[in-house]
Amino acid sequence: MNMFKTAFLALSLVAAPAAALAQETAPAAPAEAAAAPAVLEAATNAAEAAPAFPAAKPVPGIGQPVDGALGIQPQVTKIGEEALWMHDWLLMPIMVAMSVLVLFLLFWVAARYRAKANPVASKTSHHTLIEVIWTLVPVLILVGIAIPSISLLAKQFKPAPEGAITLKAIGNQWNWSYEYPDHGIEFTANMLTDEQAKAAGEPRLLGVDNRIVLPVGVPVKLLTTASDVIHSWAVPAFWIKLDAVPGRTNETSFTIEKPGVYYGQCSELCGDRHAFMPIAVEAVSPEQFQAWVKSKGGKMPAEKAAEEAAAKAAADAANAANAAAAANAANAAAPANATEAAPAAANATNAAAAATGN
Ligand SMILES: [Cu+2]
Repeated sequence: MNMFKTAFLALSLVAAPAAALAQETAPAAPAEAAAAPAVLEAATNAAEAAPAFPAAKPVPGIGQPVDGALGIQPQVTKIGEEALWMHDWLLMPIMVAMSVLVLFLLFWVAARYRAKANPVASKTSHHTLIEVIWTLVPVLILVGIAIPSISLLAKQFKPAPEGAITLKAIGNQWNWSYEYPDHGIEFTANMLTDEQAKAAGEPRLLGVDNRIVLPVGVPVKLLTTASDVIHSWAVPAFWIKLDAVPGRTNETSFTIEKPGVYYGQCSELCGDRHAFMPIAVEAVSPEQFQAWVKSKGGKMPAEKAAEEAAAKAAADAANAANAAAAANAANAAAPANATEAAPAAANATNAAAAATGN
């Protein structure tokens, strides 16, 4: 019975400050309610100025690691799919077969040719056929790997096609800054703290305050560089790992095939906070991308080009108008001069005639 009493006392002690707090905050409510419309108005104004862009929620198992998983993340680029196929169906089977064969040969030699079973050692030192086989087969295996490997490498470094979006990633100690030169957007992405990541529903050590947003199905030209030491921009779901070297620009291109949130990390040991400069890419529809560009205060290249063309047209029109006005003024001045000039000329001829007459 005493235990219940103590528990009740403890509970009321815990509840008391909360109740007091509730009473304290209660009178403030009407003021808040009054402030609400103003806040709402400010929010709508802000929304009009820069349309809100809701961040997509990451999906467990997509674009991020899974606890205890083996293998490579699901790929969302064509090159990634091809590379993953090569890893799963070409390299792994060859590696497994080779390891099993070598292991079998070791055991077989150890058992079959042990000293106890062979008191008189064999004097065999050459076997032409076997030597040809163990030279030729590895060569053929290497050629078989090299052909798809070189073609994959060539695809990874093929220059981006016309109309690609340029994304420039700059590695800094210890965050990434990004530029979209075609859209006039620049920002820096910092890692979220554990608490912020939890509140935002982001994976720990991978969530950032400013995601890269890219459209699905549009080629992206990725440029990387660094401001201090070598970093590496790596997103496993895109099969991309590109060094970011100070004073140098590296380039690759990729096209994201599926919308979603994809995470990566700096993959070059760059200093004591190397593990804390994650990368987060949100792939959206081209329309959503346009909305995001607007929300960041940028402009689509077509919009920019149209504005430039309009400005040029306006300037041309103004020039044409000025030229026309000048021509009109000249025309207006010309007859006056002509009428003024005519009598003078007549006088001159008269004078000349008089002179010759004398
Ligand atoms: Cu780094």
